Amino acid sequence: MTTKDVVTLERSDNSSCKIHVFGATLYSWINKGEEMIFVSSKSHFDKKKAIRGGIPIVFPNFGPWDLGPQHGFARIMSWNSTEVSKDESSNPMAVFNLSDTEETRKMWNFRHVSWITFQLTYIVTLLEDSLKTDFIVKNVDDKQLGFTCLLHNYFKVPDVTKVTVSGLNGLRYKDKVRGGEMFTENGELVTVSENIDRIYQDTPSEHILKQVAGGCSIVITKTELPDTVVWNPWKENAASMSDFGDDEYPQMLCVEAGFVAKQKVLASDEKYMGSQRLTVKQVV
Ligand code: TA6
Repeated sequence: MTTKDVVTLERSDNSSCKIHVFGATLYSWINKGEEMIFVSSKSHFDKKKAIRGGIPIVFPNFGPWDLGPQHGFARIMSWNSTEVSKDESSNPMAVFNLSDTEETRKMWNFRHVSWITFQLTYIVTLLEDSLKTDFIVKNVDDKQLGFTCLLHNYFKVPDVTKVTVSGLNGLRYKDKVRGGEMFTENGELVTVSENIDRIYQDTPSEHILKQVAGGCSIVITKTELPDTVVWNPWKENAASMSDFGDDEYPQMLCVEAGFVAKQKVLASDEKYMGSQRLTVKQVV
């Protein structure tokens, strides 16, 4: 990976994030010196396969896809870094874009323009650091288009069995570990002690993850991303992936904000924006 493939955002108070332009994948978010994002030690940065970790962009299809690669092409294409700037409060921001190409049109024959923005922000009054990610798609075709999308967040955790996820109680979910059947979550907090791969539908705008990196909590606040995927491959599945270290699965948990239970349909010239804000709450 050469330096031209990486965009780094930095804030004065020992916070930074690094973004690999390939798939516009953020693969490091250091908050007050603590790495908050998981990336496998065996991950590829070879522009051939999605990074095993970070925040890969899933578009235009979540999951297996008859027209192209699983999770779509966005996370395995080189995006254009179009802007690196700071706002009036000196919060750094980076913008990347990807338009349809001959290659994408062979898979998915639609003309579109997509943007990803990452912004590190610090709210002085709340003493809170956050990482904001916006995913925008504009339909520039003369016909309507439909897609699913997701921010595939890999969070770094000291011990996945100690992590709790709020905001899922009472919700219906598709359980990919149990044959894709639908179930209702009956736990106030979701915990992980085995392979978990669930698509929770119509989830609230906020989830609180406790016991993530540095013993902190992370609050996920999302808009226009109505579903939430929770995934940990556990030992056997992790061992079957060449880009996943054998003993790494206890140090990660994916909690992913997406529009996946049904397609988002855009009329010609219509634009969609899905956003998430990850806010770090230091444990007092
Ligand atoms: O988001 C969870 C999931 O859909 C799992 O089913 C698992 O396949 C994971 O994504 C990783 O997919 P990948 O294609 O990156 O190996």
